[in-house]
Amino acid sequence: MTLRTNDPQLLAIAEKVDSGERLTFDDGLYLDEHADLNSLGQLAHRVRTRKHGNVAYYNTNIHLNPTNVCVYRCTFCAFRSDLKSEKSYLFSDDMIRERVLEAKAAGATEIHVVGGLHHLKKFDWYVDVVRVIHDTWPEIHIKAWTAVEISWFAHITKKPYRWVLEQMMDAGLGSLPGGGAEIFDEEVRSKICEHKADSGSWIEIHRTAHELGLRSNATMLYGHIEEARHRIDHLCRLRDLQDETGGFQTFIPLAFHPENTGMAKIPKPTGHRDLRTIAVSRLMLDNFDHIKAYWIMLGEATAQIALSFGADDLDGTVVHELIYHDAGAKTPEGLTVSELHRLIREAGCEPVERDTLYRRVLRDGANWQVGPPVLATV
Ligand code: V47
Ligand code: SF4
Repeated sequence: MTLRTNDPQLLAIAEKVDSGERLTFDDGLYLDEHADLNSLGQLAHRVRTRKHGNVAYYNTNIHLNPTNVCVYRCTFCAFRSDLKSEKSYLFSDDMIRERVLEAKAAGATEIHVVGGLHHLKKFDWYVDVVRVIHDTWPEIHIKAWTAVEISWFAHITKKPYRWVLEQMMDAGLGSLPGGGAEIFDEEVRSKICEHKADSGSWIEIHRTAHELGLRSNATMLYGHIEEARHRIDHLCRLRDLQDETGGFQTFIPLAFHPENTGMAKIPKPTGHRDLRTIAVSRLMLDNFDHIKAYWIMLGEATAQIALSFGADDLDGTVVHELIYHDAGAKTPEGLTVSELHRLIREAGCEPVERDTLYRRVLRDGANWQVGPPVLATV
C-alpha cells in the first residue's frame, strides 16, 4: 500500500520498511523530526500489523511501590520523598501481604514493584519484599526492581550485579521492569538524574539479567529537555543490546509528567509528540516484539489511537499507581477489564489478555491458567 506523500526521503524509508531493511540513525532522525504524522503512523501500523495482526494485548496487574523514600533527586520525579518528610512512607510486611491478597482477589497475574532507594534499608529488606510476595501467593509473577535499584543493591552490598539478581531470583523474582533508562545520552542524563546508575550500568544489568534467563522491558522518558537525536540514540542503544541477547519483551515510551517536579515549567508532551514517539519506536526497534502504549501516562484517548500508530499493548488494569499520579496524571488509577476491552475494540482490535511473559491467559470464572506464548508472527 502506497503512502499519500511526495516526500522522497520518506518514500525511501518506506521502501526499507517494506523490504525489512533496518533503519539507520539518520532515518530515525528524519522520521522523528520531519515525517508527516499520518504517513509515519501508517508506516508504523504496517509493521505492527505484520507482527500482531489486529490483536492488542493487555494484562491484569497491580502496582506496589514499597517506599517513596529515595537517596536520589531526579529532577523529573514527583514521587520521591526525603527520609524525614511527612510525605514519606514505608510498607510493612503485613501491608505487602494485604496488597498481594488484593491482587489475588482481583485476578491479577502480575505484581509490578518499583520504588525509592531508602537511605536506611539494607539489601535484605528488598529481598524480603520479593519473598513476602512470593510466600503469600506463589502463582503471581513478580516483575520487580528497575536497573537503577539493582545497581543500588550492588552498591550497598559491594557484590556484582549477577549475585544481586540471583538472590532476587531465589526469593521469587520473575522479570525486570524497564524503568530507570530515562535518556541514555550522558549529557542529558547528567542534567536530569545525575547520580543514579549511568546508561552503561543500565545496559549491563539488563544484559546480565538476560544471561540469567530473566526477561525484561525497556523504557524511555521523553518530552523534557531531550532532543530528537537523544531519543534516536536511545533507541539504537536498546536495539544493539536486543541484537545481542534477545531478552527484551516490550518497549515503553514514558511521557514526561511535569507537575510537582523540578522541571514543572516544561509543558507536558502533546498528543502529536506522543504518537510520533510511539511510531518512531515501532519503526526503529525492529527486533522488539512489543511496543506498549502505557495508558496511565498517555491517557486512555491517546493510548487508544496509539494502537493504530505502532503500539500493540496497553499494559494493564493497573491498580494503585503512584509515580505518575504524584506528577499530575489525570487518568484513573485503574481501568476494569471491560473498560480496556471497550477501548481496544473501538480501535478495531481484538483484546487478548497476556501474562507478563506474553502467554495467553485463559480464564474460567475466578480461576485462570496460562496458555502457550502469543507468538509474534515476524
Ligand atoms: O524510571 C518517574 C518514570 C519510571 C516521572 O516495565 C516518570 O512494564 C514521567 O519502570 N513523568 C518507572 N515518567 C516506571 C517503570 C514502568 C512503568 C510502566 C511499565 C513498566 C514495565 C515500567 O517512571 C522511572 C521514570 O522513567 N517517571 N517520574 C514523571 N514525572
Ligand atoms: Fe528516586 Fe526513582 Fe524518583 Fe529517581 S525516579 S528520585 S531514583 S524514586
